[in-house]
Formats: sequence, C-alpha cells, structure tokens
Amino acid sequence: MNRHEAARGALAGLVSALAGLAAGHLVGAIVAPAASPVLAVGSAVIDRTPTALKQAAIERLGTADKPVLLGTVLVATLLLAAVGGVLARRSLPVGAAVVVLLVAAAGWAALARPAARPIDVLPALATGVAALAALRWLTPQDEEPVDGPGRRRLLVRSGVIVGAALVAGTAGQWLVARARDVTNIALPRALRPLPPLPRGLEATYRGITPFQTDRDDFYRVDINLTTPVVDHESWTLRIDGMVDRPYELTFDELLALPLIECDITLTCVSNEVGGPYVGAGRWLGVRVSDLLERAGVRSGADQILSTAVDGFTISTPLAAAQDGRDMIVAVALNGEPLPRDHGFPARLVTPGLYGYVGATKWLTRLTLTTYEEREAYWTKRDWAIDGPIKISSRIDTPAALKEVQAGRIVVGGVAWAQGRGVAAVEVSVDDGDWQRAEFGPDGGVDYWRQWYLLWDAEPGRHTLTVRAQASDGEYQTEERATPFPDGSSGLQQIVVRVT
Ligand SMILES: Nc1nc2c(c(=O)[nH]1)N[C@H]1C(S)=C(S)[C@@H](COP(=O)(O)O)O[C@H]1N2
Ligand SMILES: [Mo]
Repeated sequence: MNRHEAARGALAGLVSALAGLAAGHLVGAIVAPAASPVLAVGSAVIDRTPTALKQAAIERLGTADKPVLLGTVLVATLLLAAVGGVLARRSLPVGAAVVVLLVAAAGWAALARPAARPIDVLPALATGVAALAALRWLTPQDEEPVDGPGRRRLLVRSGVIVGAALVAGTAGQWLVARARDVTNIALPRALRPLPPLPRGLEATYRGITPFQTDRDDFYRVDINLTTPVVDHESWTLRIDGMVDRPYELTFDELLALPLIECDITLTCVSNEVGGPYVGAGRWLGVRVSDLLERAGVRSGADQILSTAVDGFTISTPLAAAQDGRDMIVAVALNGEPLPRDHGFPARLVTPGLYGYVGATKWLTRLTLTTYEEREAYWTKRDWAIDGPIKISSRIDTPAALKEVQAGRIVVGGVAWAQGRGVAAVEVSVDDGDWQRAEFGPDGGVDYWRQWYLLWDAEPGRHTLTVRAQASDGEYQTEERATPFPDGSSGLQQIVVRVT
C-alpha cells in the first residue's frame, strides 16, 4: 500500500467515525443524552479513574478537566478509526473489526453507567451501523480501481457524509437544548415567605462577591459530563428502607406539602482555599423531617441514603434531618425552579454539610438505613463519612498578585460557618496584628457573610491573610477538611503589589 492509499484509508476511517459519532449523538439525544458514545466512554473513564489521579487532574486542570478528558477520548477514537480505515483498504472485515471494537467500547460504557437502562445501548448501535455503512461506502471494492476515479469519489462521498453528520449532530444538540428548556414551571409559594434579602456589599464595594449568587453563576460540581434531563411529570420521590410506611410522591404531590424558604450557602469539600466552589442562594423546599415523619422511621436507622437519576448516591446522617436544621428537598433556587445543572426537579440541601454528604441533585429516593449496612458514591472511594463544613473565608478583592495603587484600598470577600454563623472576620497584613473587618448584612447562620476592611496600603509587596471566627468562638485554622483526598479549607493568604 502506498502513502496516498494509506492517507485515503485514514480519511475514510475518520469520516466513518464522524458519521458514527453523529448518529450516536442524535439517537442519544432522543433516548439518553448521557449514553451518547463519547460522553458514555468519558463517564466510564471518570468513574474508573483512581481517586488520587482524579484529584490531581482537578488540581491541574480545574473545571477544564472535563473538556480535556472528552477531547482525549475523541482524539483517541479518531486515531483508532483512522487506523481502521487504513486496514479496511487491505481487508474490509479487518477494518470493520476495529470499528466494531470501538463501538463495543461505547456500548459497554453506556451500559456500565450506574443509572443505565437497556435502551441506552441504542446510541452505540446507531454509531456502529452508521460507521460501518460509511466505511463500506468509502472503501473501494475489489473490482474498483484504487487510483484515478476512486480519489474523486472518495472526496465527494466523504463530503456527503460529513454534511449529513453535521446535520445529525446539530439536530441532536438542538433536541438536548430544547429538553433543557422546559424548567419554567409555576411553583407554589412558601408557607411563610422570607422578606427579601437586604442589599449586599457588592452594591458599595466593587469586587466583593454578590450577597446572593446568581442562578447562572452558581458553581457546579458533579460526576456527569452532561447533566441529566429529568421530566418532572414522570419524576417520583420514593421514601423507603427502615420505615414503617414506605411511599412514593409525584412532583405535584411534593409541591402540595408545606414548603419552607431558607437562605443557605452550599460548598464543595474540593474547593481550594480561596476557590470558587461555594454559592449562596434562597432555596424553597419540603423539610426532610416532614417526609420522614409520614414514613415512620424505625429505630436503629442512622443514615439517609439518597439516590439520584445519575446513579450517584449520598449518605447523610439521619441526625441532620432531626436536629432542627433546615434540611430540605429543594425545588427552587432564588425564586425559580432549580436549574437543570443544579438538580431539577428536586435536590437535597443540607445546611452545615459539604455537598458530597448532603446535597443530592436529581434526587429520586431517600432510603433509611445504617452506616454499617450501606456506603455511598464517594465513601466507596475512600472519602470521609463525615463532612461538616469548616469555618472558611475568602478574599475576593484585591485579586491575588494584583498591582494596586498606594492609598486606601478595600479588602473584602465572604466568610462562612454554616450552622453556627460567622461572628468575626480578621485580616492580617504582613503577619501583623489581626484587624477586625466590617460586615455586610446578616443572612442567618447557614448563610455566608460579606466583609470588608479599609486598608491604608503603602508601596511594596504585601501579604494579606484572612481568618473567620464562628459564633461559638472557634477560629478558622490552617487545618484542612478531612474528606480524602485532601479536602480544602485552611487560611487564605494572598500577595499584592502596591505601587
Ligand atoms: N446527583 C448528584 N448529586 C450531587 C453530585 C453528583 O455528582 N451527582 N455532586 C455533589 C457535590 S460533590 C457537590 S459539591 C454538590 C454541588 O452542587 P451544585 O453543582 O448545585 O453546586 O452537589 C452534590 N450532589
Ligand atoms: Mo463536592
């Protein structure tokens, strides 16, 4: 086989792979977006990546870890497909075998997902049929000459296939986007609506995080490459396990229960010191204690195991539902139904606990059980069972390493100590005395507090350190949160250059 022929084979392989991926994406958009070939393989890789490696990837790539992973999967797929195309020139069955292998991987990945249904194999099948048909069409048969007219035909046919793939891929994207759009449903009001939040410090001092996080700016952390699209009309919530009367609620039945409103700051244990994985919102929902009361919890249960549409599970101490805090099944964020990315139609919100132990999105089931009996997604991967949120504070302004003009400078940010409330925030300049910052408005013990300090900055390089104190007197320390691996918290320190 000469170089030209190999190149044509590679092109045929690439184009066939595109055809397959587009077909799989379109069928996936109809039956199960997460089972679309690239996403399914990507998820399978994520799930099987050792926790330490996952953490390293998040540290190095941040939220880019997912696009980077998807890109890698895609490039590897295309490379293999190109090889398949070259082999097909020698022998169509051999080339086809490579394609079938790729498709089998996609099918296996789709079915290996925790939330998989048998129908999820359809996108992989569509991928296989389209890719094989394309490969056959682009590979010259025995009686055809490989040179001469073969080249033009290959280009024309490739063009046709790429065009069709673009149409199918776009149609798939459009279908998924449309399905994501239907969350604008009317919700009842809370029994006792809260007064509007006071104006935050962001109105006065630029650079301080808004008192209430915009729905579109809320951080997102979950195991999914694409977030589940859940139909609220067929959605149900099941309460079962160690209860006297297990039952199931439809979305309308859930909304008919007494709804409470609460201001709660949510945060991820993987948030780096000074990091963005924290958000504050007004949640509307049903108390978990109300739901449990109706079921009648049996003695001996100590864990609420929640299950989600994406197959994710979370263990939350039963005590969190019974000690008076506002642990809720939330249906709204900031006055509107939950965004798809944040758990539509319903999620858990548990004040005082990191997201991985109390904030199940796309919730479908609450099972009463014991810690002895059952483990959840992250605890199976060696994360700590307990995840109480540590006292934390963040400097939003000035930005680290920024150059600022000498004179009066606003140092400001947010601090949180869910369950206890923040009593004080202090800033130290160049390891000098702790200076007490001023506070913004109070949003309650489960809400973060904005703070600022007016600092007379002199030229030079300065280090700013911040620490918060909870209302029980405890200070934020260097100590990190315990969930393996290396949950972040500790003191934030930034360097600013004053000129
Ligand atoms: N179903 C589901 N719920 C989930 C997760 C997930 O991967 N799947 N991740 C959890 C984690 S680790 C965090 S920090 C919060 C983040 O919620 P947010 O994306 O709405 O900010 O969701 C939690 N709930
Ligand atoms: Mo998290």
